[in-house]
Amino acid sequence: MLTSQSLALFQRAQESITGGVNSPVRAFRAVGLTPLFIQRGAGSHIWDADGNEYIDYVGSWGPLILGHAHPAILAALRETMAGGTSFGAPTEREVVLAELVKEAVPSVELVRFVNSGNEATQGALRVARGFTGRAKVVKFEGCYHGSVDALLIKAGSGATTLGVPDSAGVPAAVAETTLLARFNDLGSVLELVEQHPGEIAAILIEPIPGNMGVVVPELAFLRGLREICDREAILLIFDEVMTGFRVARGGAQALFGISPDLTTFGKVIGGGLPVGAYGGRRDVMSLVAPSGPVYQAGTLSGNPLAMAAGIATLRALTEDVFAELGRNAQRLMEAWAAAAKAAGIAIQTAQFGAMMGFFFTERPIRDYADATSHNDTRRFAAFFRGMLEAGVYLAPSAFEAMFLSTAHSERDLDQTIAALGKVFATL
Ligand code: KE4
Repeated sequence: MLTSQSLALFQRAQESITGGVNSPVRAFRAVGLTPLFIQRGAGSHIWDADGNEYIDYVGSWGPLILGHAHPAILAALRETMAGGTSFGAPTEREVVLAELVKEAVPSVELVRFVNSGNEATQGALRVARGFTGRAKVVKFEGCYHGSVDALLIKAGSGATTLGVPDSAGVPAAVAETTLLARFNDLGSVLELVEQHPGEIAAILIEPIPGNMGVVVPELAFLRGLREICDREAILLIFDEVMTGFRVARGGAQALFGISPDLTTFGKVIGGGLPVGAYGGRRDVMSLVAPSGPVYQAGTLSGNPLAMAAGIATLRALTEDVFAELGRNAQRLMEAWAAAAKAAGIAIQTAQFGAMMGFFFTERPIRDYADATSHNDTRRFAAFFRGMLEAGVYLAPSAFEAMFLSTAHSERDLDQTIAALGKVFATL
């Protein structure tokens, strides 16, 4: 597979862009390659700078649930930008998107749009601290909530991929406000609550983690968090930047029937344009400026283009569409497991709606310690390279997720399944 154009672009990029990429996990370091520079995408396929074509299971890390260059999204963008791209003033489109989010996610009574998942989790954390008057937050090892100082503690995604789960540059005074618990381990949360009575503002969690690979949550664990928060007047924040409008129309909270006090969104609600949002209980969100004393702002927050792409996306995501996405994703992951088994290789798979993952291990993966000690990342790297050669583009890290879109055809799935058989046999 010729990748000379990508290599030349990468060498040139490193002269101007630190690390040659604008987000670390794109650097392909964990899979022993240099990054592919993507020229274009259409539907479920992308083409790199050398003209190689791939079936894409990254989908820009989740936003593109309708696939690349979806006609309805392009039409909405064309219509919107004909009237200008940004005003720094309220527009009808942000009201429409807010109403679509509220209609799909009943726990959200008020919402604030921002420009990334980072900003969404930062805003949710600040309003939780403002509302409770408390400083500490509980997060879980391996969960990733964007590159926010207080949350880059034992963080997943690229931080774990590159071996910096505790980033340099985060002052100890900030890190001290972050308390670490273990996913699927309610006892580890209860211990922190007992050690820090009246000090914890929020428990922040990815209800289905997708940043240490995809880990299956135990329902009793998630329900237990809700009970602890109710008892201790702690706010429960579901970070649904990845799972929102991805695992179900109402997100993970709809799947599990648990209402958080605040939810963060990103990715899908912007249809591929820069976006984030946080929202939830009216009494909490009413504290956000200008209604209240918790300040948060942004030049391009609620910008018309992201709102237009988000509206087009959410309007296309009906319950029937999610049902079909789920069936296709389930078929793919069953074939994934069968192909590995046929090659005598043990893997663990997970699938929730159009979000999937797998680990190279025979042991169940319950938390970050499992994911980082029992997942054969070397075998993953070899598998990644084999699938890339076979024209299938996966996330270049064992600590990420895979995403299916409505654009993935039967033929795509058949081709992917055929590639699985060949590549597993080479491992
Ligand atoms: P962004 O700031 O990247 O829009 O969102 C941060 C974020 C927050 N919460 C969750 C659960 C997330 O998964 C993310 C971002 N996800 C990663 C992929 N695992 C983005 C890819 C990247 O960092 O380049």
